[in-house]
Amino acid sequence: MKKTGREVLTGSALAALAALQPLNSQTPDKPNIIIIYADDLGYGDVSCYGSSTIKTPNIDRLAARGLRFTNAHCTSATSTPSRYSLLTGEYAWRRPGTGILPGDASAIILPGRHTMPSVLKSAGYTTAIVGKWHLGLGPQGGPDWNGTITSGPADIGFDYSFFIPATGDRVPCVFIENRHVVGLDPADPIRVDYNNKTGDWPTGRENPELLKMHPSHGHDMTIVNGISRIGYMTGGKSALWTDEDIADVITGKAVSFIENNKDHPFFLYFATHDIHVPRVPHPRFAGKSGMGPRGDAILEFDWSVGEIVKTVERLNLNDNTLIIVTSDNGPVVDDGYRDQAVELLGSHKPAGPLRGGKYSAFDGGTRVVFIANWNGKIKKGVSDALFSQIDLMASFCRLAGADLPKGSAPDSRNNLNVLLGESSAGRDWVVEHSANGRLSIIKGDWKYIEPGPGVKVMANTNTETGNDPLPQLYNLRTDIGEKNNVASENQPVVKELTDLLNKLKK
Ligand code: NG6
Ligand code: CA
Repeated sequence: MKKTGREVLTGSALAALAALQPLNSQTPDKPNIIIIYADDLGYGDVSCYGSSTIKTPNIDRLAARGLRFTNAHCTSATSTPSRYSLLTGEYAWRRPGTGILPGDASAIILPGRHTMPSVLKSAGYTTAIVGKWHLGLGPQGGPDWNGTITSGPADIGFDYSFFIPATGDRVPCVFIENRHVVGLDPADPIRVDYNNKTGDWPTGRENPELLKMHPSHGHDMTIVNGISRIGYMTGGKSALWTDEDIADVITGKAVSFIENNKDHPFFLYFATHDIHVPRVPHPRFAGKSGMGPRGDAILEFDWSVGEIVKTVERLNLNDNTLIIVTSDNGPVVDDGYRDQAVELLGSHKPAGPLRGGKYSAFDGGTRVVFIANWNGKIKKGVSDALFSQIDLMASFCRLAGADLPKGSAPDSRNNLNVLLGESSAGRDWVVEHSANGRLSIIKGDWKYIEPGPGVKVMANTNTETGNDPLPQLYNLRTDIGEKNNVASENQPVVKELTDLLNKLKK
């Protein structure tokens, strides 16, 4: 067996080396960065943001020792555009084709582009994504599920990847590790089709008697693990995931990545499947929240956060690791499955005091839980600074001592001092983007929502969209629930914000 450099050193040689090196050989000026990115977690879904109906002790503990932001925003009210903006530093609304993607979509972040992981990689970090991708794979025409998957995380700066291609409710229901579907039997190739049924696997529409969880709207195509999905698939039987185990599997991969990289700077983007539909938490969480699978999935998410934090502490990395917990968009109660989320909600308020939720232009869509923790570096407390996930790329670059490559991350600004709690002067303005493409802008106390067509309440999810043919203006300081449209009384503010938004669009 070939010996590594470390193995051939013995006895006194090792002692001499140990005397020369600090115990932890991590570079102090390049702290590890971990983003824990929840899916559809609401501003009111965790106890440290005021919920008394659910207990999230691990998240609360991180917040109690770190900085809890009350006015931090993702960029869009749905997954794909929020993730696109997070990883590229460019608002998704500048790029057509960055809405919620089907599971067979081709890549929307093309190989060679400067991204959050690629700039950190150039700065000496080892980078990983574990969890949900949802940014398309492969060249035009989509990925080769049965061969080598190109134009994926590995091509935009991630050294390691273990991921769900799109969402839990979209086929194919398989994990990908780096460039290959995990556990695939070549004799049983995967076929995916989003328009027509492929193969003979039963569907929720034709065989509802086979379902353990029924759709409430949509989600009636191929059945995998007793749950019908969006899209059709066949093949890959040995590779199919078990929904109940997704959190365990991906949390385990995230923990291993941290362990394997404890001796040099790393960046981990841990994008959990919780609490997106289908909500099928492990049996040890099932029934524990009293709120049905949606509440149980929050407990499971909290457990995942705890496992990551414990790992960082066990490896003595907490003085040198920035941990962020946030979400890709706001909450939704019924997102397409009859999982009792509506019936068992009780007095729980997923968006807390905010109006609307996932999909909407109201703040419930985009003002999110955001906690930053770095032992000994970030002072504990609460920050009311206006902050946006769009700034993480430039801020991380600064943290890593790297320069943003020319032309990259056009919308990202270095706001590291705000992230670390050294300044409470947040952004001047933040732009929010709803599922139907409407933009809003927050500046100071004011929030302006562009006028335009569209339903006011989504039929199936019951979400208040924020659509209105008239301009809307709210004073968030006095009216965080966006109840009183004061646009007509404040025409100069409406004009100022309309002009600013138009300028930003260019
Ligand atoms: C919607 C799905 C919803 C969810 C969402 C994406 C239907 C009826 N609804 O189209 O269930 O999958 O897309 O969510 O299909 S996101 O958080 O990934 O953006
Ligand atoms: Ca989401």
